[in-house]
Amino acid sequence: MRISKTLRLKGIYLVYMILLLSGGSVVSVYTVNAQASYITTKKTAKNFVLAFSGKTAPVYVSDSDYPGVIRAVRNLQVDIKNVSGANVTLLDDKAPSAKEIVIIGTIGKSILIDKLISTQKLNVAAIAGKWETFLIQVVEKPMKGVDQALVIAGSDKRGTIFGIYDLSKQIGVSPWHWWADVPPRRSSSLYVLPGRYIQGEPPVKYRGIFLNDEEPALGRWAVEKYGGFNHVFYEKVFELILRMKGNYLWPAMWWASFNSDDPLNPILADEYGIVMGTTHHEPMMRAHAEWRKSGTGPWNYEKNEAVLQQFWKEGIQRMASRESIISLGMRGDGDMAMSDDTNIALLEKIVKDQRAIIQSVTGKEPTATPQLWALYKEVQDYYDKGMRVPDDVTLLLCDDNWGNIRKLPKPGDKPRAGGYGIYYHFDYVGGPRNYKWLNTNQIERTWEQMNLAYQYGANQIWIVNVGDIKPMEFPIEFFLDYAWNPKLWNQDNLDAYVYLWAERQFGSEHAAAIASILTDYTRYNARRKPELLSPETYSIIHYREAERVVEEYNKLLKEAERIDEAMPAEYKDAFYQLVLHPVKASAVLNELYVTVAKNRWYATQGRAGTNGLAERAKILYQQDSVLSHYYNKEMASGKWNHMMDQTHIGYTGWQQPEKNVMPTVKTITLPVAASLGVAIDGSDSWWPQERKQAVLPVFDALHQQFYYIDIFNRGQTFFDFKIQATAPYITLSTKGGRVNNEQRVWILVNWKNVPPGKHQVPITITGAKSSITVMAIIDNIKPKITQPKTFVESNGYISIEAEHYARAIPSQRVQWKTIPNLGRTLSAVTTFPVTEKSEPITSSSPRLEYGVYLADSGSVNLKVYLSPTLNFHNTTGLRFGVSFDDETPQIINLHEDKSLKAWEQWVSDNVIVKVSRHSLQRQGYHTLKFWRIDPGVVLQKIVIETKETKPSYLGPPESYYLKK
Ligand code: REL
Repeated sequence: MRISKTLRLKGIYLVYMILLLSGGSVVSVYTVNAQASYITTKKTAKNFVLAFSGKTAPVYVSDSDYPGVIRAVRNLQVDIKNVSGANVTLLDDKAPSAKEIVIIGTIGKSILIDKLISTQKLNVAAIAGKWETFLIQVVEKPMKGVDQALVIAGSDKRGTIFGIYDLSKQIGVSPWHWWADVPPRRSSSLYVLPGRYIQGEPPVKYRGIFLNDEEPALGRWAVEKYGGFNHVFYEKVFELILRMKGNYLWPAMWWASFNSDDPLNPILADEYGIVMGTTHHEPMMRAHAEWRKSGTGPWNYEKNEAVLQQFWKEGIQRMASRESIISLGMRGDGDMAMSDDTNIALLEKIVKDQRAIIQSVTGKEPTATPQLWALYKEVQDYYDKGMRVPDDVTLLLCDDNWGNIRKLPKPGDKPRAGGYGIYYHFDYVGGPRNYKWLNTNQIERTWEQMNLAYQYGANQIWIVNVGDIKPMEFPIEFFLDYAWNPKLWNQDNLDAYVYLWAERQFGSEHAAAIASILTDYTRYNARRKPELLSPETYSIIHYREAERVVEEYNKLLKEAERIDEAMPAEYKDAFYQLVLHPVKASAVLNELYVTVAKNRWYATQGRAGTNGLAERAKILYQQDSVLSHYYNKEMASGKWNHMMDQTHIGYTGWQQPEKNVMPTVKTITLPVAASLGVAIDGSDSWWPQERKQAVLPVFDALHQQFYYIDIFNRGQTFFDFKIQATAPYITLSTKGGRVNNEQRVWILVNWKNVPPGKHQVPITITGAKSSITVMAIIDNIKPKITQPKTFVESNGYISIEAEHYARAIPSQRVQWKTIPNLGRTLSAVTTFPVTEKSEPITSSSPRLEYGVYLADSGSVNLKVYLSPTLNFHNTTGLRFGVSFDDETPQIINLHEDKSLKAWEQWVSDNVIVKVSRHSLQRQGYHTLKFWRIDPGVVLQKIVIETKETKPSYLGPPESYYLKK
């Protein structure tokens, strides 16, 4: 993220604004969101004065309005005070006593608002009768004795509440002000620009979060701070959700029961304006914990129908008329599948009986009460086998627990009254491994998947499993913001989202740098969840992969620490939890595993550095716990104690280890006498143990690589070494020195002085009374590359980042677009519109073309790296084509392998790699074509291998290509 980009993006919003203005007189607040707030700290004659010089406009809210609205107004009162330093007077609907006042209320519930409407001072036609929408307007001479009023009018209870919290956010109070200690953006002057601000109805009706997997962090924290998941805890959660314009919650349920633990929980949820539900395997508003505690007989409808019916009936009775969405159906006991012979007829009967209960308890048609049926895990199979529920029940489609949506409605599907929704995950307990510790979610992937949901019409409910809330702050807000207005955010402005989010938390001075950190750390973390990392993840042999990963993290850490230094003291806690901690914790963990990998490798070589690495690993392991300790005990004076209790090192299966366990390291005993050892870049051998000649990877004039030789000691006594190359154009980072443990020597080539042709240059290392020669191959046969964006082979491969195509060939209806930052290395490319139908390949089909230059003719392996998108339309699988030049495209099916093992690999690696074999008749230029067949295929990277595969996690780094 660079500021210039953001400014450019702000330009895009300007375009939005112009379009909207030309369509009518309403200024969309979205333009304001990104362009500038409707709040300003600069006075002009027309501005409404919200706060100035220790004074604020009084706020009027009718006593008759919803208690939830009045509560939000009180919060606004505190927010204005926190920002401006001035007290705000809160008044009911008595005759206004000031020249400038704020009037807040719900149409039909507020005497003040209704009066403004009836006296035609306020036109609410654009919002009246709508779902959760509001109008913010400065009204001139609204009533006798008042010059100006800032009016917030809501179409309904939450409409008004969202209007209030919109103002809070705009004046500089982050939704995370309590949950992440974000200080208010202080300003003694606050003015509202004249205008009329309407955001429209949210296209996603229910937008919520699920507090789950709540041990050890959230649960212990809630017990310590509040004595459990009671109403004092939940009030904080309700407010947080509303401040982000969400409206829906699945409560914590591992051991808690929202409704029975504290009777005030549901009462306050309703008062605040939160729609309550229960998770997918807790039907009829009853917590599983309640069944565990007081259920009699088996959780089996065939065997225990009457008892279960009574249990469910009590759930609906308790719910009363409070806004809720009732989960229907039944799964096995706990979060388990029912028995194998579960039959669809039985499940359909269960749903029918549950609806009969709803009808008899509410006294209304079952269609009058919102319900959902979650197609979670095995339940989706019942649906696929033909099980159906009544049309008014929302089908809650699910992801695979790993952020990849499993099913979406098809464009031609008959519309359902209850519509479709999505249950998504930012955190998960289950196979192939839990991921709970840090935020590993790229908002770009969330956007890409939820955009599919939005475009295919799964918009009734969006709910995301957020684990312990912390440390998922950033993706949570993105999820809810995107649900609030999916039209606003797209692949071209996601970076502006990150920038604006950073700016809201930390102000503009460091926003661009912070946005860049957030973007990078989520990309790095999404490569592989920390829980799945091991010493084997990244290659310590090829492409310096492991070292580069550690370098990337440490560079990021340095930058985060630099900003931390510059942060005013009051921002430090927020910065730690939202930025510095995830970066530092990830950097330390990655370095730990790489250090352990090197330690084990060194031990096999008898390297003197082995024990030092073991020590270093121990220090890193300790640092990990120091970071958690700081987060828990010191940050914000221990406010978040237990939030970093999650174990994350020492997994042996999918379930978390009881305690963190230090990976085993090796220590060795060295002989006294010095002894020379040599290891080289790109090789898992070492010399003198290996008999074959040591040969470095090829240096070529286009890539201009540099490689290392590690000279190491295998004894306790140091030795002096010399290193010499026989060609003058080879530069060595040192000519010699003393080796206690090891010394890395970098080999560079001064290309200006290399004679044409291919050369073998021996590099000789002498020390400890022996000598080893390493061969450097210097390839100065430069192919004449004339066509821009042509990638050139080197060392037996070409590696290409998807966005670096030479040509993106669209069709009339389909375009290729890059989603920046998506994927593991740079970005990803996919086709839009995502709802455009599948089409077989013809010569004019949409395709990406890549220019490649291969040294030889012959067979090649083509490896295509794709985001692990699922077969969401349950077809034969998502397909694409690949071909070189004019060969007939090979059709590749992403989902050919339907095994659990394959899926586990995709989600663990966060990528699907598809391999095809191609035979090329000639050397030189070729055009590699990536053809579209189905929508939803997201391309990240392509590797062409002409020789053997060198195993690595991310694949080789990108090859040289002619930029222009
Ligand atoms: O992620 C999920 O949806 C499930 O694992 C949970 O809903 C489930 O309730 C689990 O936490 C325990 O029962």
